[in-house]
Amino acid sequence: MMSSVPLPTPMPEVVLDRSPVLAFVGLGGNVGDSAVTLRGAVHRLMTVPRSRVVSVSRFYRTPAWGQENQADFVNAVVAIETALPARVLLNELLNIERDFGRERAADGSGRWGPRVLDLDILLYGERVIDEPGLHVPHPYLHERAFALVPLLDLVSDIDIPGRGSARRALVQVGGAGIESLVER
Ligand code: A4P
Ligand code: MG
Repeated sequence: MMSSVPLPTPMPEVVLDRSPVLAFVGLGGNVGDSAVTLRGAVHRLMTVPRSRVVSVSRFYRTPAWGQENQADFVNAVVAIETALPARVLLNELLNIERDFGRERAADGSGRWGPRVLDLDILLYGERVIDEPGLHVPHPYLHERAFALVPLLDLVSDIDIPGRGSARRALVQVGGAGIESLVER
């Protein structure tokens, strides 16, 4: 006669937490005192739930990209370890932008135009996300020295999923006119 197989003992349900992802957030602004705005935004990023700011790049003065007849920008990148899904992180960024007085034209006519504060998810781990209203890696990251230069401050090189080395991307676009801001 076959011995009966012991039944597994019921286990308490395990709540699986999402393991943290290292994301890179790009910061930019060109209306008002943008260095002050960006410093304030970094402090706000430090309060995002289930997240930890790991490092902050230098701040850079950068010539406007895309729509060139506007004031220079100040740009930086923050590395943030987060257990938030990318969509939730994006909502946190949009709330911070709003609190700093960012206004969006409902018809999207402000594209690439002047702004108090712009926060973009440049990278979210190695994930590729293509959903309505959420594209990661940021679709223009590999073309934008103003994002690549501060990103490469934080990591000596990193792969942009689908695009290859960030350092090689920067060599291709060049970093003309980008200057590190000296702390005052
Ligand atoms: N969205 C989708 N994917 C993302 C993502 N990965 N991160 C959606 C953040 N947002 C993402 O954003 C429009 C919508 O994009 C968001 O609501 C979100 O759902 P937006 O910032 O209002 O877009 P926009 O400014 O009208 O256009 P775009 O192309 O996003 O502008 P960018 O890319 O933000 O570029 N020159 C210099 N030197 N420095 C700058 O910082 N910035 C811009 C704006 C242009 N030129 C610049 C700079
Ligand atoms: Mg944006």
